Amino acid sequence: MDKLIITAALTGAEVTREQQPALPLTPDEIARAAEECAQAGASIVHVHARRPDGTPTQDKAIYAEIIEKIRARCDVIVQVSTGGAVGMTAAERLAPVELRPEMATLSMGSVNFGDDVFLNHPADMAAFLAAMKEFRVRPEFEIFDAGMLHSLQRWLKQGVVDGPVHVDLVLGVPGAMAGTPESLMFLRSQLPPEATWTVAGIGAAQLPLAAMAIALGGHVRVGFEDNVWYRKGELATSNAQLVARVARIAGEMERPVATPDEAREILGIMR
Ligand code: KMH
Ligand code: ZN
Repeated sequence: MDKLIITAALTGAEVTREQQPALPLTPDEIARAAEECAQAGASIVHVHARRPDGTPTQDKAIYAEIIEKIRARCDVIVQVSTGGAVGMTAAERLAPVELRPEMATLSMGSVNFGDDVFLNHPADMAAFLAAMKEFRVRPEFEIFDAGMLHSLQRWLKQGVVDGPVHVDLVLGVPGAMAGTPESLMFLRSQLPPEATWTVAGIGAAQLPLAAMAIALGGHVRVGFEDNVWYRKGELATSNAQLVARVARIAGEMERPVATPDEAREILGIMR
């Protein structure tokens, strides 16, 4: 089994300071959170940018500042979001890819997202993939529903994408696949050959799905984007607190945590 890659999804586009007082919003806060998470065992940070007023943005300059500040503090793989926030245009969402980060997300289809719709037109998905090829950015394919995994299988069959792919199984978004062990086992059974996978459980699903992924040879994403709680009724104090718990569980389960360089090797990322 490969060493465990922990991704810290630090900020997201939807969570507010009212919901999570320790949410990192500014480039300095995001960089500090990234460093704390790297020290706690994360080898990837999934990054969303916010404007000074806290609203989500895909502004390239803000992403550039975040990446620069993270790099000044620690070695960790920076994965920018191309999901952005519901309602953004595809061009807007794609902007941070031009900064040539090591990784970026690529959502494999459209899905209801709470009271909204997260739209991913096939033509936009193809444009995102082309840009990631052009700027040599390793995609993490975001899978919210079973059909999205089948779309990825089609891309592989058509030769649009070369394997092995890396996927993130996002489970528990209201409107998408439930955050249950059964969902995870089903999606895992549908993975393309040699795919690496991580699981992002939303809310209360974060911890049990993380434990399952550790046991099954997958990887784990935690952080405020997906879950603001440490346990029922108790908010987490930082993203790093959530990372540290996963690292501790993995240690007890004899699954060592990957360094950023080991994660690059597992994911086939060339520096
Ligand atoms: N904010 C969601 C609508 C991603 O980062 O790639 C989409 C999202 C996915 O967060
Ligand atoms: Zn995201």
